[in-house]
Amino acid sequence: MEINWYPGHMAKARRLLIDQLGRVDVVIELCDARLPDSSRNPELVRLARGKKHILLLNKADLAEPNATHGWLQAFRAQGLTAAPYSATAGRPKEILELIGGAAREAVERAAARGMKKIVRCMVVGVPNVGKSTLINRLYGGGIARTGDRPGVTRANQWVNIGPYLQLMDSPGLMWPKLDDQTAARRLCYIGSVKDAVVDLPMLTICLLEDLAAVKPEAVRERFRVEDPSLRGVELLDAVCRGRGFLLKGAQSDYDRCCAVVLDEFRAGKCGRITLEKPPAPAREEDQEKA
Ligand SMILES: Nc1nc2c(ncn2[C@@H]2O[C@H](COP(=O)(O)OP(=O)(O)OP(=O)(O)O)[C@@H](O)[C@H]2O)c(=O)[nH]1
Ligand SMILES: [Mg+2]
Repeated sequence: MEINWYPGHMAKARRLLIDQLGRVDVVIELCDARLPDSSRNPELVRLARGKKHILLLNKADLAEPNATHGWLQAFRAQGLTAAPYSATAGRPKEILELIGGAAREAVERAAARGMKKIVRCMVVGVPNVGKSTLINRLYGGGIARTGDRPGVTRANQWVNIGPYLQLMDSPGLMWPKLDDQTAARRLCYIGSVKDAVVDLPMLTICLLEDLAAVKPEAVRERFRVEDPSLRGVELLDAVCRGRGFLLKGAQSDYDRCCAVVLDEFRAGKCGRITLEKPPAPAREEDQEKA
């Protein structure tokens, strides 16, 4: 299953984002806390280089808390300012404090010249990670369009959060070419790639297998599969039987099964799950040797 999705609007969005980069003080990068590795676009990471940079592990309400803690430690060990967040429910104050910390020097420099600095932040990340939801949370209303599908935001949008803070919403950016197909597949699970460009039965089988590896009880209980170690189409058939997704003649209804499995995973109905394990913390002896 080869996955590639880079619609024309993204190439344009990338150019417009680069155009605006010179104007911003802080880049707020959102990744998905369920996939802290695969949902970070290396190109956005590169663009943020040299800027004050905040990494939010968004949708933390859907991720497994110990894994989120492990990932935060790993990112902080790399010198990144990283925090977990839930853009649908989190307190705006937490983010405003992070922005305040990141912009402090620039604000103080302006103050030394008798000026009040307007802090400009760019919110970036892969599609569907919650960028516009975060902006709405900080704004306190529905100023930016949101939706549970990729490609909702099509152009940069500046939003004023009071007189001294401006946030720029941006369209989600994928990689121009998805070399890492494991990451690509995982991005499909979280709805960062359009379902229409993938083979849904194959994707659903991969998701069920990945879920079974990380949290077999979710597959057993939610999808009523007695043996989560089943593979391939046998696993999909077991879900169809378990959940009663059957057509006439007791044939599996794969269309319904795929739609339900993907929807339920995306909505967090399988419980809090992180699909990528955090890297093991470096041991002190190893650090001393290095
Ligand atoms: N559970 C949960 N859902 C969230 C969170 N943040 C956003 N969402 C949901 O995720 C979906 C996508 O949110 P958007 O804000 O539109 O995502 P986006 O990054 O702006 O997406 P594009 O504009 O398509 O790139 C929406 O259904 C949001 O309600 C969160 O922290 N937790
Ligand atoms: Mg958006």
